[in-house]
Amino acid sequence: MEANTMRTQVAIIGSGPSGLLLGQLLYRAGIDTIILDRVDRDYILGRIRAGVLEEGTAALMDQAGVGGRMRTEGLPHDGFDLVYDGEIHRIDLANLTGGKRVLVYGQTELTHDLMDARDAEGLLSIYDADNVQPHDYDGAQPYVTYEENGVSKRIDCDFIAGCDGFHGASRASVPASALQVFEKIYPFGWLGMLSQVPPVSDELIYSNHGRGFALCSMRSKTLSRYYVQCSLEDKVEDWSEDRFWDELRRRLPERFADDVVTGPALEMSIAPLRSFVCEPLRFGRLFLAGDAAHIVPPTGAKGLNLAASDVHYLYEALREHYEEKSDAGLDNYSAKALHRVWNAERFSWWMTSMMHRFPDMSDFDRRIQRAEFSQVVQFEAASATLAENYVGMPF
Ligand code: FAS
Ligand code: PHB
Repeated sequence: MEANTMRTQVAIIGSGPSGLLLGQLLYRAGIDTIILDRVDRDYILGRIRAGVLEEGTAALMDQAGVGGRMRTEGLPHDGFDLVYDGEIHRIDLANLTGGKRVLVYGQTELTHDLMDARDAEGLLSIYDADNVQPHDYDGAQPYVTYEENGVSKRIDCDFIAGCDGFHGASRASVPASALQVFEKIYPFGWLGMLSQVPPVSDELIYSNHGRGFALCSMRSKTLSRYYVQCSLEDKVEDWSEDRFWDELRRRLPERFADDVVTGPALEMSIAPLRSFVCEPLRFGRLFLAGDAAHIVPPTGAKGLNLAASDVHYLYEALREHYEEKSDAGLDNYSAKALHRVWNAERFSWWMTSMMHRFPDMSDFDRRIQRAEFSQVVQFEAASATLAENYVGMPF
């Protein structure tokens, strides 16, 4: 074999949660992988993202053999508060779903656990890989090329997993005629703050206030994660820490606002909100998973959890290919993953529509939004539908 050519069974592009979790599950099934990423570990671990795991995602981490710290340090949550113009309504997840709950455990920690496990098993991850490109996935011998310190390298493989996020090379390599995309851009963003202060409440608080949306979340009992809806024109430098804390408190009911413990920001960033789905998710021997395939507004805490369900379906299909010589799972991957994706897209859009102040809202729109909230408060069936979506549909 050429000096600059390697071989593996599954080449995974992207060392985020999707790529790492897929790599770990395949390893446990004796299937060889190489993971490539265009940045380094520290950059990946420095991105503050998701905070809520569905039970299915947590179970997948257990199945991958990396659930130890998550089970020790993760915070099980049985409910959260939904607030509309100061009216507080608790969504009792456990009672509304027959005992299901979610686990509060940061994506950063989950990614760290997966990276540590991969290192401990001596599995190959190539960071700072430039110009990663998938090739010949319409044929039987796909391969991936990349540059390392200016030297061109090649990885021959059986399959390519495109786990490289929304801006990755995998989906971008597919001719526009071979795929269809569905997209909705929201007219606002989320300004997030991470601060080493105790959370204002033991549970999450989603608040729709006349000034805009706010979310009180956490990473532990001493590390808080807060968000306020902001304009798409806003820049992080427009927001001092004091301005952030003031705005957060203004958007919370007094009962909570008075208890907010403020502190310096460990991180502040603005995330734009979009809904996005690519169809299909399979192109010959290239399979898209996670943010490479779809994006949801974070209101429903679905992004990371959808990545996990994609990985579950793709892992099972690849295991079936190698162990049972059957391609039924691979042939059904796209349809199966997209069914769950679209249900989560709907829920995330619905929660976002109910909980945010849209700049172009008419008075009628605002009344309808208020009525949407009232439905949840008045009818247990409406609360239960919200709760079932929040804890996540079964994989
Ligand atoms: P990721 O984007 O995490 O990882 C993709 C990896 O591929 C990256 O490491 C990237 O460097 C690499 N890559 C990209 N292009 C490449 C190329 N050409 N070559 C090689 N590598 C390449 N979800 C929630 O549930 N709650 C939240 O609060 C939340 N907040 C978010 C905030 C932001 C700013 C963003 C962008 C997303 C947020 N999400 C949230 C969603 C997020 O958690 C994703 O669902 C999750 O990161 C998906 O994981 P991956 O599919 O692995 O994609
Ligand atoms: C977070 O903790 O970052 C978080 C939690 C719930 C969401 C979105 C973000 O819906």
